[in-house]
Amino acid sequence: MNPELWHTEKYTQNCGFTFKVKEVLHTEYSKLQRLDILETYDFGRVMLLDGLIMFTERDEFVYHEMITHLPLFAHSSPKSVLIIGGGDGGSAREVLKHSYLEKIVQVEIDEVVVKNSKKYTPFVGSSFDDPRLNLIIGDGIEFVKNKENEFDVVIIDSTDPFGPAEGLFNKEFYANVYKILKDDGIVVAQAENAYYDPKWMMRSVNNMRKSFGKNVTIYQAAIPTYPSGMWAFSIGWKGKHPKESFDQKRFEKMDLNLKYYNPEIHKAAFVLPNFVEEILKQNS
Ligand code: AG3
Repeated sequence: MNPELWHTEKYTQNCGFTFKVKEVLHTEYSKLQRLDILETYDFGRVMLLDGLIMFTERDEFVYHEMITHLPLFAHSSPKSVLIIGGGDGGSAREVLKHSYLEKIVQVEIDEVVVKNSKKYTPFVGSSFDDPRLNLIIGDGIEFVKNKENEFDVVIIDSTDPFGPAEGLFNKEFYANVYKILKDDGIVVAQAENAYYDPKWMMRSVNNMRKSFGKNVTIYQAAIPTYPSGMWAFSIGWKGKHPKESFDQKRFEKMDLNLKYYNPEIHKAAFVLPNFVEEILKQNS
C-alpha cells in the first residue's frame, strides 16, 4: 500500500487548508527556519517555510504580479527598486520585466531559500541568474538604516510577522524605508489578511502611517492558497495616490502578457469591502 501524505496549514486552532502531497522533494533547516519543497497534485511545486505556504506554482503569479507591477506603474518614472525578502525570486522575476530600471537591489536574509528556489522552483528562482539583479544576502532591517534618497520603489516580500520577519512590520523599520525612498517614492509590503489576522494587517498599516501619515492604505488580491484567499498589501506613498497615478502609456508600451494584473485591477484592488474599510477606520 502507498499511504497518502497530506499537508495542513493551520489558520486558527480550529481550521486550516489541506492538500495531498505527491512527494516531499527536499527538507532543510537553515539557521532561521525550516524549508520544505513539495510536489503536489493540485498546486504544482510548493515551498513551505516553517510549515506555512510561501507560494505554489499554480497561483504564485497573483502575489508576485500584484506586489511589483502595481507600485511600479503607480510611480511616474521609477529608476531604482529595492526588494526586501523575496528569497524565492518571484518578485525579482516580475521587477526584471521593467527593463528601463537602472538599479535593482534585493536583500534577503536566508541564503538557503535562494539556493533551493534556484534548484527546485526555477519558475521563480531562475531570476537570480539575471546580472541586472544585485542580490545581497543580509538583514533588510540593517540595510535600510542610515541611508537616504536611494530608491523609487521598495517592495517588502516577507514571511508572516513573527520569527525572522517580525522587525519588518515595525515603525522603526518603516521610518528607515521612508528615508531611503526618494521624493515620490512608494513602499509596498505584504500585509496578511483581514479575515484571520486583522491585527497583523493593521500593525503594518498603522506603523507605516507613523512615517507616511495619511498616505497609507491597503489593496487586495485573490490568492487561493493563502489564509482566507483574500490577501492584503499595505502601501505608503510620498507623491500621488497610487490608485490614481497608473501610467497607462508605459503599461501599453511594455506589452507584458500578465496573468492577473491589468489597468482595471490596478484601480479595483484599492476598492475595499465594507468590513475591511471598517477595520481600517476603527483601528487607526
Ligand atoms: N510571502 C509570504 C506571504 C505570507 C504567507 N503566509 C502564510 N501562508 N501563512 C510570500 C513569499 C513569496 N515570494
